Amino acid sequence: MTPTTFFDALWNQYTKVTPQAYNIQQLFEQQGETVLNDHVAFRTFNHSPISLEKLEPQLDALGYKAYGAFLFESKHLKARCYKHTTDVDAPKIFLSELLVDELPQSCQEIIGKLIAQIPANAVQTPAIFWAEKLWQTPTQTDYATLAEHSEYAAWLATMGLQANHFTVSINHLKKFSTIKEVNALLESEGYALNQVGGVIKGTPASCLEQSSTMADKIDYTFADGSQQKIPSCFYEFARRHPMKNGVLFDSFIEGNADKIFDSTSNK
Ligand code: OOG
Ligand code: NI
Repeated sequence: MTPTTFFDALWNQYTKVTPQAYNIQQLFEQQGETVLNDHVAFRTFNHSPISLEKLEPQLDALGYKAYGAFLFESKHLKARCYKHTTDVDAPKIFLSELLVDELPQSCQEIIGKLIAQIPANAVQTPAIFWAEKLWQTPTQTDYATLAEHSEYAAWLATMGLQANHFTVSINHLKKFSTIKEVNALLESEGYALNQVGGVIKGTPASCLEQSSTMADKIDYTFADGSQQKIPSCFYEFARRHPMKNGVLFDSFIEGNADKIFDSTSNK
């Protein structure tokens, strides 16, 4: 599978649950822009048939190599980032996993029931990255228990493995040179932006500025038949700056990422 085939399939699945991303991309295109993606992100459970280490070979097969590692202690997450070895315009990939064993016993039991349903050999092709749920829908009670301790766990239990966000590369836009201008456009169109720690995460001095929408909401039916609106996926915007050596910063920043995760918060 080529990166182009991979990202096309991923985008098709992502925009089905994230109509705002399609609409925002259209908005930029109506202004004469061609939207390039800086990165996409995925979430998963550790110690499972779809753990980070089980998924990694599929990224290798697409021509990607890991180049950074991150830890989010209070969210009980670890993450790695990947870039394509030859295609500089291919989006980077941010892959995080929940350290399930660090959550309370009640959550471990709920997640254990989900993980037990995933076939041991679930990871065979890159199509695993848009598999969505590989387990039965949780009950609303289990969802609430997870959400109390980990918004990430609650999101993953309901949404499963899929692109959690795509990210517009502001560097590749012609008419928008700052992230402020991008945010102003989004706000004027009525999109809700993630306000955690301020709308813009990072500074030019830290070489990476990011903002994101709050996730779209979808009608979700739980195992017990009850319905609730829950967060699906969001859209991100990133502006990269050169480091002191003149090279464009191409990694991620824990302090920014920690706040971007909250774009799927249901509070
Ligand atoms: C990933 C959050 C981190 C970034 O660009 O730093 C991130 C997630 O929400 O799964 O996307
Ligand atoms: Ni991101």
